[in-house]
Amino acid sequence: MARLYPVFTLFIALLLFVSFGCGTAENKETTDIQKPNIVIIYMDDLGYGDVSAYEAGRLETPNMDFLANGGMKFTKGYASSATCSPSRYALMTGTYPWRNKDAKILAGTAPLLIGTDELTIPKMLKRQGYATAVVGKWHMGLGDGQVDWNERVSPGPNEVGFDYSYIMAATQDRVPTVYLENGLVQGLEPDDPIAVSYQENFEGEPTGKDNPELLTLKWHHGHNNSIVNGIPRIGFMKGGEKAKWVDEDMADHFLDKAKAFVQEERNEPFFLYYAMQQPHVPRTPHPRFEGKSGMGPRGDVILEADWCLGEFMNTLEEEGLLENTLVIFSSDNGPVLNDGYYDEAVEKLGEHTPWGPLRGGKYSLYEAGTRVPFISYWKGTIEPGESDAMISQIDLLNSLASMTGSGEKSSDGQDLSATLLGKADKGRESLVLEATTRTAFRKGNWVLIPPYKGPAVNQNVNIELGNDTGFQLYDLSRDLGQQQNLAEENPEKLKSMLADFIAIRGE
Ligand code: NG6
Ligand code: CA
Repeated sequence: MARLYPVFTLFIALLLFVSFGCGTAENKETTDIQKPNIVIIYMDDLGYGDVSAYEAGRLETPNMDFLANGGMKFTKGYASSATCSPSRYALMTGTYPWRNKDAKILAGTAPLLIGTDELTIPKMLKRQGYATAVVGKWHMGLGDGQVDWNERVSPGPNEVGFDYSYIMAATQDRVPTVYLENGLVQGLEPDDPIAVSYQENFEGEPTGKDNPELLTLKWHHGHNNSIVNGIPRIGFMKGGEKAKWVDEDMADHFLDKAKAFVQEERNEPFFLYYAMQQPHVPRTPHPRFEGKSGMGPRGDVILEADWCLGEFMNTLEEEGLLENTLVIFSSDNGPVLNDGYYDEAVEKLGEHTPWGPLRGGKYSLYEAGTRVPFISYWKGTIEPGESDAMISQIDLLNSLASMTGSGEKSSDGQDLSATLLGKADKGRESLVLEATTRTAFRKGNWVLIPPYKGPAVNQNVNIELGNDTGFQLYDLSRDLGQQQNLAEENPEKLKSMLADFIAIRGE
């Protein structure tokens, strides 16, 4: 009897599970699956302290605050890298950027960084019945390395899950300075073809280096190749005069495309990746915003982006979509002031702190490199609140998959859908951070930065990179600003952090 009893209990338990358990699980699944419209609004180089709701800086960003105060504001939300292309790659694929050796800051002629066979958020959502689009900055490479900009450029966004794409190829400071719609350069005239090179100039074409008299914006470091609209860029470009964008109109232009997509797709679930270009250099606010921040063009373009966000949210409301749309707002990496042009970002900063209470900035392994504004907003579904759960942008793929009933997932990402929707406070236990191919390890309240060669400070941009000859170990619960290296004082912690780090990252 003594042995039979547990078997019997098990049998009953199994019966109960089969008759009720499974049914409950099924019901639960169906009630939990939600297919709201999903919009990821992604900023370029916006710092933790640039959003006033984060209570760290001096800028006023009412529309970003509207999301933060009406949704879930994450205080430990991370981009996957301290630079753009790797972060974006990780956001799209849910895969750590350091797993892809090509995930570095890309030239405007770099091939597509995402494999066409890789899982991406738009691919996954498309399979769940979503209409998908990207509007704005791409910077994940295009083509196979031999791009002819006068033909349809592919593979690109349309080959990795986006039904519709309206993008700039790389960055605002890189050629080609044109928009592409579904792979086709817009406004291109056949008798004025485009040629692009990152190796050498085209004969007779002026450059920022040789023709300072043609410049309306002066370069500080880099950015001295082809001149477009008086602004010297990275890379050389010839032709395509009619196709060239107007820098000051870019924000309005992308906003129009983002709004049009939403209006068109209002009757079916849609996914929009709206990647704004602000406040990356060159900072070219529309005249409406010039001088508005008192902080020079960097502040002005953040106000411009804030306005765009407000207009976009108004469109959702006008279309009756606000209560059926999950909006996720974040940034690709931390802030930088002087990123290569004399644009008074340093001189006019005043008391503003784009990095908030954090150390470092763009390019840095310190917190300000990757800890960014991170907000989820869904009117009527997400209760306003603040979360200190650790969440990374690599978790979005798995979280959105689980929310929409897709079984697909990446192996680096986690399903934090409940946390994203404010229904749980569970975050990641640990996370590998990346900055210009170097990596660091976050776990609990701790961060470990292994020794790296290289300068402690990038003098051009005046940012501490996180390089040191020894290990760095910080307890962020007591030392958010990473001032006290505890590596020597706490060898046990150092050892266990290192072991956990190596287990994920490899030697
Ligand atoms: C750097 C550029 C910087 C910026 C960055 C990419 C120089 C000297 N600096 O190489 O201005 O364009 O690349 O920024 O060229 S990111 O946000 O797209 O990663
Ligand atoms: Ca960036």
